[in-house]
Amino acid sequence: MKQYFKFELLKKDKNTFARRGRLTTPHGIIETPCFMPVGTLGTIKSLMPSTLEEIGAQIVLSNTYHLYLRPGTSIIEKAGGLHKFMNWNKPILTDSGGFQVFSLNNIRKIGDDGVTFASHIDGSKHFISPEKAVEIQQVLGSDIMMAFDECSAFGASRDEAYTAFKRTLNWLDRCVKAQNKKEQMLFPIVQGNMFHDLRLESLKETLPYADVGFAIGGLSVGEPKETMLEILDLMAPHYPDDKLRYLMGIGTPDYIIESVLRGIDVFDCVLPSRIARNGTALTSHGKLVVRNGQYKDDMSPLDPECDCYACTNFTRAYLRHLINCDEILGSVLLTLHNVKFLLDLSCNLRDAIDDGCLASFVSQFYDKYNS
Ligand code: PRF
Ligand code: ZN
Repeated sequence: MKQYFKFELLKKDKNTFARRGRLTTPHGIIETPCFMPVGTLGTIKSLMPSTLEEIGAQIVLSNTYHLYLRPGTSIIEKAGGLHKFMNWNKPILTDSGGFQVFSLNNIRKIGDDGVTFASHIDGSKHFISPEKAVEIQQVLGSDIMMAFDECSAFGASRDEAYTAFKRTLNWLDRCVKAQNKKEQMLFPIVQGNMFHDLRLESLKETLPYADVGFAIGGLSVGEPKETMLEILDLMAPHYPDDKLRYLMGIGTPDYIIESVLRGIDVFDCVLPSRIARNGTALTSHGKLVVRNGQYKDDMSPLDPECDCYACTNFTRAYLRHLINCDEILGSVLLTLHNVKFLLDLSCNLRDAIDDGCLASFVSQFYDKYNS
């Protein structure tokens, strides 16, 4: 594994847990902190891979659960893997499916063996085990595979959280044994819900399985922001320097910044693309609902400080018109802007860490974003 993957720690911030790093994978290098756009179905909705490259995406996330159900593993295998199927030649991370089975299915049964569920598409019955999750991800050929985990719900009892984290560890061990491709890396996932002792125990027992990096799951699942930050504060002093840390499923600008300050290197979120399609933009001055009537004759750019194609060529009035008429171009332009906004934020965080001016960058960002 080691010859294909390498994580290098480049710089540590003096005042916080933030750091600059670099992950080498078979499909290229990822500079961290890094935002991963989400392409659940093998596409970042409405964006061409060439556009994604232009705006600086270094890696995309895709989902085992969705691709397994549709189009099915054999078709992606016939295409020569997910990189070829979707024409994305940079790194891909695939989530393992466990979390998606839980969030998308009412009909499911979890046991120590794995999870039985009914497809959200046609109701057909399926079973995914840790071995199967690895097998599918090996066919997909992602650079980073995620271990099959159980993310207990926010509000779960300590017993439920304990069972889920122990099961996650047992499944991790099975994932590692099932894995046999040296050009793919498996990331274990820390669980433990909001219970401090379980979090630390999960972290401690998971780390021996982290070869190059590991993930933190089970956060941003409905808990208050302060609770999530409390858990990140709790874990931050216990991470080894030489392993990449990926916080799963977070991605508002403030969550990204607060996580980076607490030692997180990589994060993903559907938010920028999801809200774009309903006409909400992330801008340097905060969220802007371009759908609102106040923008109907606003001839200024969406975000005057952004140099993306949408902001340099179109007015708020035009973007509002497109969104209000459900025109495809509206989604395309707003998604492009929103995804670039978070890619730029990550790039600015990297520069600020490099230049030793993270604190002033963060306070300036917040002053403007919250104004
Ligand atoms: N586990 C997995 N994927 C995830 C999560 C998790 O806990 C989360 C939680 N925020 C998002 N995506 N496998
Ligand atoms: Zn823009």
